[in-house]
Amino acid sequence: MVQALSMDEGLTITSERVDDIPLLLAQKEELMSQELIDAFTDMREQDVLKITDQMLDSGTDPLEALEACRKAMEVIGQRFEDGDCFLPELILAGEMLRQVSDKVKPRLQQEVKTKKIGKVIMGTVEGDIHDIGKDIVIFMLDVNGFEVMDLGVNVPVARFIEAAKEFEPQVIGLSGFLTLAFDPMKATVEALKEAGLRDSIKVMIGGGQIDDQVRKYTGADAYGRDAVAAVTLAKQWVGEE
Ligand code: B12
Repeated sequence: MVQALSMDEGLTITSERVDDIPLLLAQKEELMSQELIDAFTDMREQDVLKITDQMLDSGTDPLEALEACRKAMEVIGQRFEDGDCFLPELILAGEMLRQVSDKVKPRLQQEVKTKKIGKVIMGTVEGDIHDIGKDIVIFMLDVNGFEVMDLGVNVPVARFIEAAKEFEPQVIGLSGFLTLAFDPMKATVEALKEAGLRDSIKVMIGGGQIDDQVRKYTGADAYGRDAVAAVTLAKQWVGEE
């Protein structure tokens, strides 16, 4: 039996066997992810939004769209580093990612849990204003049942301490994308120690340049590569996993 599946404009899948359909759907998702990456790295803002809508409407996992954008961001970051693109492109890339996140959020929000399982303070450390990654982490913590206090960007060490006393979180998450963020992270961990809060609060760090070596340098308890890792760490620390 010959099956002809017209998925949407521009893509017609013909299959000799019904069993092939899941495979074809997976291929279609892969194609759309690649299209999103291409549109993103070409800075075609309207196409980025259109393809994101198509992916979400066709039932693709919303996190797939974010992952495609993350890959595109890596390419743009590398171009910036190599001098092949400049600050305006970086700003546009940030803006496109924010718009994609705004589209993805309501789809994930359907899974929001009502019972709160713990408290987390999140902030981008002093000297650093990158907040897209932080906001994704906050969103994922929120939908996974955490009460999150967002201190924003360029957060001074003293503000973390003040907020920790007031909010009494089990976890503090420090975000930073610049190499310059390492020292404020270390200073924040030390200040928590001086304030007598270090034993009762776990510290996780994350952001573009962060790895385990940075974790050792800063004295944090763990580093997380992405928002999923942040949720896993926080859950472990509040005894939920
Ligand atoms: C977008 C962007 C910007 C935007 C930021 C917009 C915004 N509102 O955030 C703008 C244009 C403002 C910007 C400015 C600058 N930027 Co910039 N930027 C980027 C870029 C391209 C993407 C960063 C991003 O948002 N990625 C998307 C997120 C979603 O990706 P992600 O890392 O996978 O996110 C996950 C993890 O990071 C993790 N995570 C994040 N936080 C946390 C926290 C915890 C606790 C945990 C567990 C996990 C976690 O979870 C996230 C979600 O899954 C990067 C390049 C890159 N490849 O990273 C450069 C980059 C970070 N910028 C860079 C630079 C140099 C700058 C500027 C100094 C440029 C300039 N000359 O002015 C300024 C700095 C201003 C300042 N004081 O902070 C450099 C940093 C180099 C370095 N070694 O320090 C990079 C690496 C580019 C490069 N290759 O040179 N930038």
